[in-house]
Amino acid sequence: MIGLLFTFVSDMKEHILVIGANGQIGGELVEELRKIHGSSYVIATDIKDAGAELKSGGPFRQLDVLDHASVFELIKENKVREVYLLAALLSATAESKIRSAWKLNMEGLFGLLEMARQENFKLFWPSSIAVFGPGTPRQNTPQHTITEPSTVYGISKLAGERWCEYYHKMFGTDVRSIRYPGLIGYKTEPGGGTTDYAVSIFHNAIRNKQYECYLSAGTALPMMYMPDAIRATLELMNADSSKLSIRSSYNIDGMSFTPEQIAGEIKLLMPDFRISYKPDIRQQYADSWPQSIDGSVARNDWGWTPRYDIKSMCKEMFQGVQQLITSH
Ligand code: AKB
Repeated sequence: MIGLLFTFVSDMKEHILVIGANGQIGGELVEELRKIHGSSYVIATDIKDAGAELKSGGPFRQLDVLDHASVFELIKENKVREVYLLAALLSATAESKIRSAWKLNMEGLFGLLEMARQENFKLFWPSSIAVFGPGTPRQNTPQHTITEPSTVYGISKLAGERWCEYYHKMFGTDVRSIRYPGLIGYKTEPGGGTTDYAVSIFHNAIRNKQYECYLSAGTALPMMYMPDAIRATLELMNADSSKLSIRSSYNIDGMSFTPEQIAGEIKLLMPDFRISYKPDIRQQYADSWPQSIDGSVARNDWGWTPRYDIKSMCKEMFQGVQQLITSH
């Protein structure tokens, strides 16, 4: 039935499926995958209806990841060979909806791992720096260290990592994962995360020349600009399977900064920008996470190297958000 929706693209070439395509990573990933593989071969899905751009750019299907039967039907009928499972509740939202966060983050992954085992497709699933906890060394946090998360989101990501490794070891499932740091981009808005301030700060600076930050001035967190995050994802998915020593989830290093430091960079671009601080509950989550990440295992296994630092990211973000706001 669902396959009928895609009959216009259902020739012999296999498809790529992105679940959670409306989200911060999903939007940019679909755009990039469509450039690489051709728009008709990348099927975007999300529980919510998509905007005009995503829908006109290629096949889109409104679909709940927890409806495993429909997802499986879509995968089989379209000869899907690669799935990016991005549907999840992030740290701040997960704390206010603990049961539904667990259900979505866990059952979504579990369903797709089972389907990957049966249909033999390659699966990408995002983990997070939230798998670390208050007992983890916070500077240059190693790949293998204490992982005792204190947030629901972190607990679900850690459990997910263990399941990914289990499916790979027991059934040979080709599942690959990255522990994303805070992600910064202007094309799609983030939602429900603790690190989202690093995106909101640009929108508020350009609209109002001021920003009230919900984290304290000196809260350092690992961060990454979206083009680096998308490139990391695709590089990992294209890496030679025999080179991958980690089947739970890879640490990757990007940049690390505090709200005070990013505000300083924005002030260089907008001298009358002002920041104030009013920490809320998200301060606790941030305080339990690393301040910087050691990505050396990813560097050795599949050649990971970040390209953006705080300066180059801020310059592009500022211009990107400015264009976005003036064009609306
Ligand atoms: C969040 O803040 O919840 C996410 C994350 C660190 O995974 N950006």
